[in-house]
Amino acid sequence: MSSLSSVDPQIAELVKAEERRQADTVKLIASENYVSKAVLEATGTVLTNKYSEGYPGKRYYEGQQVIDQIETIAIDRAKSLFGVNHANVQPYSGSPANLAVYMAFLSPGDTVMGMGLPFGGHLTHGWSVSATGKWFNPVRYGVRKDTGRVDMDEVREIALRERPKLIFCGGTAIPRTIDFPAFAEIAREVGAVLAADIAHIAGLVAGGAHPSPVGHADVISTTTHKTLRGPRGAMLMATSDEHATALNKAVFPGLQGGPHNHTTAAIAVALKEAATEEFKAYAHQVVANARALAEELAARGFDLVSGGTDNHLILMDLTPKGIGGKPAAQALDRAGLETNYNTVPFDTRKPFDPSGIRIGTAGVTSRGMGEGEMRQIGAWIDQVVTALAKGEDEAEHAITRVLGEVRELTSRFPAPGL
Ligand code: DSN
Repeated sequence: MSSLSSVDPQIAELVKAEERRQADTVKLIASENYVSKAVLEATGTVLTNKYSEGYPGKRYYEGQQVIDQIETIAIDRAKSLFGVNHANVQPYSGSPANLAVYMAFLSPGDTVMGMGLPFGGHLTHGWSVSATGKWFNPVRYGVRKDTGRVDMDEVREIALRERPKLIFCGGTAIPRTIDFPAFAEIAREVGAVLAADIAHIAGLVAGGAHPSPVGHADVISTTTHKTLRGPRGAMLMATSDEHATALNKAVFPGLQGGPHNHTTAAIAVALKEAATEEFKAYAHQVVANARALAEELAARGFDLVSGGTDNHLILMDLTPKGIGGKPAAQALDRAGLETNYNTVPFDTRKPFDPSGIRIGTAGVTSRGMGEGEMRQIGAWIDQVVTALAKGEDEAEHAITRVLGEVRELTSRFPAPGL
């Protein structure tokens, strides 16, 4: 970063500080990961200088000799990795990708059905504060209070009553396997398009550690930077030509201008990495680690939504521990354990000060940590949260001690790309 350091030392120092922070912290944010050095290098290239509105072979600017090849490679790798006929690698991120799904299949005012945000859905699945909840008619499903799981009979009942044109399955805080065949059956019954938002689990799907929506969902939407371990970006995939054309038109010219070619190149690199045997082992280890961490936390009396996890994600309600999610997440962060506070199903508190925290194992698994380290992390979470519930002094003592131990752990497991 010698040029950055001399042109803008202030920003260069902050980038270095963030790198140090990432190296020293146990990243437990379920939607984050560490990209490889190769992915990182691809994002910092001259490809950022080029405009290329359109698609390979059909652009609105000259000079696409190289960009067309890069985008075609990214598309082909996405098709091969996920086993789909069509892929669009241009959406800037998950929200624009999902908006393109609306643009492709709905008109303003049409009914969309998605999982409610407090139950684990995403803003763009029709939540009230999102454009998708304001410009369309949203109806929502949730999870059962007694099981913390989606009740497919309830989903069917709502779908039959409301007749949505589009159904989203998937979300941001779902610790359990998504039943794609059951959603597909309901969508077929009511004549809706089924969109599977696999942003969180894309890497697990690619690595064979979660069932694939291919063959069930009409459209698959994903970000590329969570368990898939690519750059900040997104993709839309489909198996039918009709849907592929509608999605392509919705992304460009419907919603976006020129694709971010440096991101497209980095997505291509990440997709190559995700097609390896090593990545398959990684995906399975992410799930094994989440299970080990969930078991440790449950054994220590934490209330896990749905009682555990099938994937990379754990959602827990801290109410029985006598502490809110926000102070807990803040204390854990000071102890070097980075999580996010999160609403839990049927939360009685507000989203900015909810009852839960969300934890994920994609990042720690990228650092090579295994089940033993997960049990240690579970113990640290317990020590900090329990001390916090007892008072400030106890908390300070626990945070200082755990932070020292976390530093020792992170120094033994260097993060990729840093
Ligand atoms: N912000 C992402 C997450 O944390 O799950 C979803 O968009």
